[in-house]
Amino acid sequence: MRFTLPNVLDNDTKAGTSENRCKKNFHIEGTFAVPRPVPYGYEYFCGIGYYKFYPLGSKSFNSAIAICENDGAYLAILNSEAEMEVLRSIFARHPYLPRYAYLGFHDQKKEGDFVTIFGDPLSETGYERWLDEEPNQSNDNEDCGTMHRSGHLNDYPCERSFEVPFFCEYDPFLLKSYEKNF
Ligand SMILES: [Ca+2]
Ligand SMILES: [Ca+2]
Ligand SMILES: [Ca+2]
Repeated sequence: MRFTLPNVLDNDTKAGTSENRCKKNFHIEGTFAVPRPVPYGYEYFCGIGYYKFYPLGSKSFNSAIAICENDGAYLAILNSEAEMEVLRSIFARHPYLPRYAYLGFHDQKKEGDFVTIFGDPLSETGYERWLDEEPNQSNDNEDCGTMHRSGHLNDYPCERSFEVPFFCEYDPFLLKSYEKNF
């Protein structure tokens, strides 16, 4: 019998079954990671992921990053239309908030070169639908990523005088680490 093991298991992991006194047992041997407990307040959307919306927001992109990180999560990155629909539906529960929420992408290193907070090109995330006439680097001061409540992307100031809502995303099996130097 063959088993397909979750990819959190190391290559040296072995699995098999045995039978003892008419009872079947399943064994896994080796080292493996188990999912971390889901942090407080994260809502699961089947087949998409875990998200927490911070409607009271943050005045800066960096402090939004820090708040997500403190949850063991990260500032959300859209990877599909379906994921955008989830975030848009959460945003729609809060109709009185500002129109934009921070997401985990930016062009702080090189103007116009949008990358995720993990350093991957935005063009490789699986979702890159901008609002009309965006990104526009308005007032020469828009290097951080947001989602308009319509689900489209917009470049936006990294700091504001008011609170900008934001989304955190939680992945129990995330193995990537942040690119810290932006
Ligand atoms: Ca995502
Ligand atoms: Ca910019
Ligand atoms: Ca803009």
